[in-house]
Amino acid sequence: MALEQTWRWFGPNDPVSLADVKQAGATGIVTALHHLSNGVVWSKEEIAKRKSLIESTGLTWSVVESIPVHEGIKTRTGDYKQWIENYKESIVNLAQNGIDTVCYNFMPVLDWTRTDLDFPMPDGSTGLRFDANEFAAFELYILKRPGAEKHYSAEQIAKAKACFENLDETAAKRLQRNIIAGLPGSEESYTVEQFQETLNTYQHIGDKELRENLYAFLREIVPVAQDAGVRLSIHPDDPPYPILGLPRVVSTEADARMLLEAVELDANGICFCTGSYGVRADNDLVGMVERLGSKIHFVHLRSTQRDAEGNFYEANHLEGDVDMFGVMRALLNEQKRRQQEGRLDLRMPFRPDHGHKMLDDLASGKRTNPGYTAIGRLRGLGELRGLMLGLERSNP
Ligand code: DNO
Repeated sequence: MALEQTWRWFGPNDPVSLADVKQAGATGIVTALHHLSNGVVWSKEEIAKRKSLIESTGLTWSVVESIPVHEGIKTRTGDYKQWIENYKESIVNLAQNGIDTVCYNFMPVLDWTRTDLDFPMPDGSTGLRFDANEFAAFELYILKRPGAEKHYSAEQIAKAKACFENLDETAAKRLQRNIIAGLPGSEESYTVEQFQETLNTYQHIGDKELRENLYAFLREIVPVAQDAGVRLSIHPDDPPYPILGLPRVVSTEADARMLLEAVELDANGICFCTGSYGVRADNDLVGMVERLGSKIHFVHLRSTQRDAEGNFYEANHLEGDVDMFGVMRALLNEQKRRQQEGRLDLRMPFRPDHGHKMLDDLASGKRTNPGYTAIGRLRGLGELRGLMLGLERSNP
């Protein structure tokens, strides 16, 4: 049995239509009610409406990515109790509409972060990149975060300074926008002032406190999900190491394991994102699937190429640092194991995560979401599908 092929769709405003997704050969849709603001209840009616739109094209709503976790829940401040109640209600309403897989993340302030959204690849396509110097230049000289220098060596500071001095006004604005204006799927967007204010809310929250807040949240929502028959999957930190002096608690295998042990119910699972976990050389991706496989409820397949200085770019799906062959083989083994064990939640949906901007998507004036182009993802899905079917046929 192959893994379920899915595709992220940002709703009716996505320049990639449901009809396009069908042609790409995916059968499942990964989406969210992006028009609702963070924290509010997803009503049964709103869910049903979106579901029937998806089903009218012959596709299914496979995964919710994401029900965003309100910042108040992460910091356990303000109306967080209400936000948690709302979260539970959304889970139950999804279950009542037959939707059983929900992805979320617990990254403070920012969801995924990149510095360059149009990094030229040798083949003429462009991809997303995280440049450590540019990020430091933003933090030290644009945001001017108090105390930021403590997190950098003298050499890093000198490099960041040189980098900042090289940026003209347009480039500096672009860098700022890339980092804080919100990438697709991240529901938050900030001005520099709002951004610093939000960072300040974490002044007294270190890893220990954030972990406690996450587990406290899980102790509330996992039992509700379990009763409702919903599988929760937490997306790892992207990038998977501390930035901006913020705490980070879902970056490694040890983090994932601790989280799974915090609430030992089947509903408490992970989203295995090879692009995020794979940025760290100390994350053994194949081993993670072998060891944590039974708790993988959702999969993002993507590869990155890192260097010794903490920079990385998004490589083609079968290139870069990720051993995609090994990961796919391990995932298929897990899928087989589920069948043999007679598990009811057999489904292991994966989506080609991100893709390069290429061919017609490069045309000036064409609207594309960074990382979420049609053609680059189509290439990724095609390659991953071929790898999967080849592995299956040669190892029935
Ligand atoms: C980026 C995505 C993330 C992810 C969330 C999950 O491309 O993988 O935005 O959706 O972190 O909550």
